[in-house]
Amino acid sequence: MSTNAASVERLLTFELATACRVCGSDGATPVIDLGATPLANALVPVDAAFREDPRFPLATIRCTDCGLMRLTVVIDHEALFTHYLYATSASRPMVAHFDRYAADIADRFALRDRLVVEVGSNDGMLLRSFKQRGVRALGVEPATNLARAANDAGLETVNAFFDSEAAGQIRRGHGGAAAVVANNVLAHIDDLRGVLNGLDALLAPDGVIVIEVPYLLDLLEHVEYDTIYHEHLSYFSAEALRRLFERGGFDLFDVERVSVHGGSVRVYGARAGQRRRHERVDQLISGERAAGLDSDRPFRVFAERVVQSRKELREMIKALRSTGDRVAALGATAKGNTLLNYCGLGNDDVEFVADSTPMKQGLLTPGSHIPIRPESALLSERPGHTLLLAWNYAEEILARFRPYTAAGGRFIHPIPLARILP
Ligand code: JHZ
Ligand code: ZN
Repeated sequence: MSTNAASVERLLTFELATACRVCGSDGATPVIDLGATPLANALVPVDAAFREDPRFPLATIRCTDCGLMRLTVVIDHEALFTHYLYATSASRPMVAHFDRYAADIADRFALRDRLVVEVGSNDGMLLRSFKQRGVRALGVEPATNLARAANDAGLETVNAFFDSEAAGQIRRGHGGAAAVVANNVLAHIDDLRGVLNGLDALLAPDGVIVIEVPYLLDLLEHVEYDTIYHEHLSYFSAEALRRLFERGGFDLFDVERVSVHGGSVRVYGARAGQRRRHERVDQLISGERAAGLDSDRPFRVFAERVVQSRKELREMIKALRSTGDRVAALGATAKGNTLLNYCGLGNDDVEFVADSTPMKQGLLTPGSHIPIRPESALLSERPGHTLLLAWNYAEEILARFRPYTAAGGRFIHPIPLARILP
């Protein structure tokens, strides 16, 4: 099986991000520079460990017009997403989250027997939940390996990047969509104009758009700097999402904060004039203004707190290692790559990373070259401390690994400042 690392070598290109992809403005101020970083999901086969992993600038800027935070570079999307190692169904809390999501949306918008298209449907986990509720669910997924797995499981998936061409084809074959949903994918897409055109081509006149993305305000307030990586081109506020919808001829008519991925926002859109705007929209957007999101201040505070967070995590791990304690990690996550790389932690500091995804096991983390092993390794090896690289699931992980902590093992929660659990 080839990994991203192989395709990256073939296609390795990146460009400087120019105008804001939401509002078109050139006005921008720097936020943070996390240094040259390998690609988050470019996991390394053991026999390629002697090679230098390609690294790319990882820095963000803030649009002074709409407030969108964005990366300064754009990596070729084919290199990042045509073979993808993150499978949604490997994280049990996400399975539960999206099952509730399907139930809520199907119920609220009366979707039984109607067409729902999911953009970035990954391995088809949400499609399955929709199907179980009598919804006609269709996925669009650029990763060939994931689209194949979904189709093999009977979850119909078009293997493509979502744009007006893919959308037009679906419309001709299946009719207009009562809902187009997109979770944890909008931030991955450079060409948002293409997405808006696709939505316009596909959405039925009364259709709704439901989008979930990590929320900028949570990222800043909880110092979630590790959620910055090359796959995440954009870091959205509700105001930026409202402006984006407006640009495509859609109204943002409802918003909801959700707790997944360290704090996300779910936004609902419809064709302009179709639905009454809920007061929650204005409340959230005025909250953003009150938090100063239209100024540099919270971004400056964030950048200072990131430096402190790195310092304290490094000191904690170096102190544990100097007493001979063994340290492992849990979750070969995309954000773990940013964290390990930015904090300068390598395979002398962290012995192995345990992860539940079979596709990731046996490979090495990019740059840091830490071996990835099944979760059971934590129980068989019993390292004294385990760094939570999937800290967004801390509660569920602590409950599940009670035998580990009962025997004296401890977790390190790195965000916002390193602390020991339980
Ligand atoms: P998780 C993901 O980021 C994926 P990542 C993606 N890049 C994105 O956009 C953001 O979310 C928002 C493992 N795991 O979800 C499984 C365990 O081993 O925080 C996965 O490899 N044991 C599209 O990559 C990884 O962690 C567990 O108990 O930062 C998932 O981590 C659990 C719960 C997970 O992903
Ligand atoms: Zn902008």
